[in-house]
Amino acid sequence: MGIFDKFKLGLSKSSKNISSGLNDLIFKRKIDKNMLDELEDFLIQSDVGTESARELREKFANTKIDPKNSEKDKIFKIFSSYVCEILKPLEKNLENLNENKPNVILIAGVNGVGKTTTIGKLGKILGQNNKKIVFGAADTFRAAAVDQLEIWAKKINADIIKSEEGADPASVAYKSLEHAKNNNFDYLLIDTAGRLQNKKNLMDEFKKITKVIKKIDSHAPHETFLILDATTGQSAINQVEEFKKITPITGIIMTKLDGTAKGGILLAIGKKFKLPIVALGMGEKEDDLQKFNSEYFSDALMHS
Ligand SMILES: Nc1nc2c(ncn2[C@@H]2O[C@H](COP(=O)(O)OP(=O)(O)OP(=O)(O)O)[C@@H](O)[C@H]2O)c(=O)[nH]1
Ligand SMILES: [Mg+2]
Repeated sequence: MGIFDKFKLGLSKSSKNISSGLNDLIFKRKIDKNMLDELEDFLIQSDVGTESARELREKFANTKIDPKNSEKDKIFKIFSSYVCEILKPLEKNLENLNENKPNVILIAGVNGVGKTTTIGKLGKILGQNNKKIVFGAADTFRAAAVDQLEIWAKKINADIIKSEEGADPASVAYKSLEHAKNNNFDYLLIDTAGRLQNKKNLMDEFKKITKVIKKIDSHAPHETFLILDATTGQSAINQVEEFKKITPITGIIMTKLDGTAKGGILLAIGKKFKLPIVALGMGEKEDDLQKFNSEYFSDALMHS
């Protein structure tokens, strides 16, 4: 399957919702205030964000669509060009990361969003061309988290540095960077816990992890990727706001786009925070993480 086909398949719930919604609203109707109000409401319900919904409304208001013809292509083009225009500058190229060796990538996000799974899939992408990958199992909150990461390490042929349940996450992060450095690894991906009791604990833990790894490499972590679950809708916006206060975010990975009809949330987040977008999760398997491509995303979103 080609990459665009993967985007189409992964986004099929969203594209079905958005393209059929737009089609139903605009098909053989005059562009008048009623129709534009309905359109704006529909877009807000699709999680694209109020600002984008308003701007899209303006674009449709200023477009001449002949109600005798459905002009579906014209309608879809307005939408996908708008999405692409906003998201294109946010594309983050994974190929440019390996100037630092080892490149240390800290993975953040609340519990259940897909951190561990994404580390596995990201490790597979970064491990192409014989790049050496090590995982740091700094989610020591529960033993199962380490086991899960270990399964991924085996699957994609990565090393893993771990400790016992309840161990200090910062010490695991330190040991894993030491290992990565001494053994000439290209990438270190550090898993973290998302289920700490409160924000203060989470903040302290991130501070401690970054402080100790800086003792080995003052530039580490080179990247901090925030994982967001697309199925959580608006709460993903709050998560970005909260994590930005805890640690600088250098990229976003949105997971579970295959499980929602509201993939428009990526647009809302892109528009609001203008953070780089690294990749999209569209399934649970090892090849189900796609490097972010704004054209594929915006075209696939309009593919009915
Ligand atoms: N459909 C789908 N499921 C996903 C995707 N990414 C992750 N999952 C599933 O989401 C669930 C949670 O994923 P984890 O990787 O364990 O999430 P986590 O953030 O590490 O969770 P905690 O360690 O508990 O905080 C698992 O069942 C994954 O298989 C995705 O892109 N699509
Ligand atoms: Mg996990």
